[in-house]
Amino acid sequence: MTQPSDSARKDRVGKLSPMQRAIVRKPAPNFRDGITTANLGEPNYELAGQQHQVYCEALERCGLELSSLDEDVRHPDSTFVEDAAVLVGKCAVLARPGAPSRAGEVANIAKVITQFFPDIEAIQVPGTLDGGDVCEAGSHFFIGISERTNEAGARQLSRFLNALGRSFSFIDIRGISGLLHLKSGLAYLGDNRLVVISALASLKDFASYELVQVADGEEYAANCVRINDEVLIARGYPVFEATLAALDYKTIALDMSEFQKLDGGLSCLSLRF
Ligand code: CIR
Repeated sequence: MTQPSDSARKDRVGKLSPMQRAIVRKPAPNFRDGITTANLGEPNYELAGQQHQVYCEALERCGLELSSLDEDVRHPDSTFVEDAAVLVGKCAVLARPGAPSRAGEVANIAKVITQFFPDIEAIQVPGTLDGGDVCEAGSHFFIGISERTNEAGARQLSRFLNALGRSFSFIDIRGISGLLHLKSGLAYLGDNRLVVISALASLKDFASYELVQVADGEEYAANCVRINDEVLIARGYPVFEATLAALDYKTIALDMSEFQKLDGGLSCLSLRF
């Protein structure tokens, strides 16, 4: 495991590089057939479409130009595009999703990614890796080992990161119930700040960061997304919203109910760069 160098530390304390673009995919009509453990009821396709539209408008308000992909009925979870790739500078690493029903999503995303990224790498058998398990914090990357991302997949990604001059650490989340992906409970806000759920807060890997701990009962709010000068947050988590306001962040609160029913959050719905 490598630790951040001094220059990497400075980098992550300073301003985040501006983001310019996002890849998104509309929910498919069979969206309700996506994988879930949430037990929150069946998602409504029309409402999911509306929430997705508002999400896309929010990305545009943050200054991003969108590459909006058509719905893909072969893959009910394909709106969660973040899981199909990890973007690192000029390199895109194609993921290898841990859920067999999601394997075919990668080739579809690869078509658009190759338009923007000159260097393409890919996670190979026996590795599995979901993009939702990878949290970029400046030039350091936290890689979750989860039910979806195995150690072989995490090690493969770490070798790519190393070659690209990034540092990394592995965070094993398999013992944390209710956490599908690392980013379900962790987000980087810039400014050397990490948003964490309480189950992750005491990890020594995060000791050199300022932690913004979400309140118990507001765990879903941890999956927020800093984009340029704004932070996208899920609507309905008042303690977290007030915490970010007190830290002077400009927030955009979005209804995420239909995606939450499929264990999805704000970060999962786009690939940003
Ligand atoms: C799944 O279980 O794969 C989807 N229903 C949800 C994926 C959410 N993605 C993410 O957290 N990055």
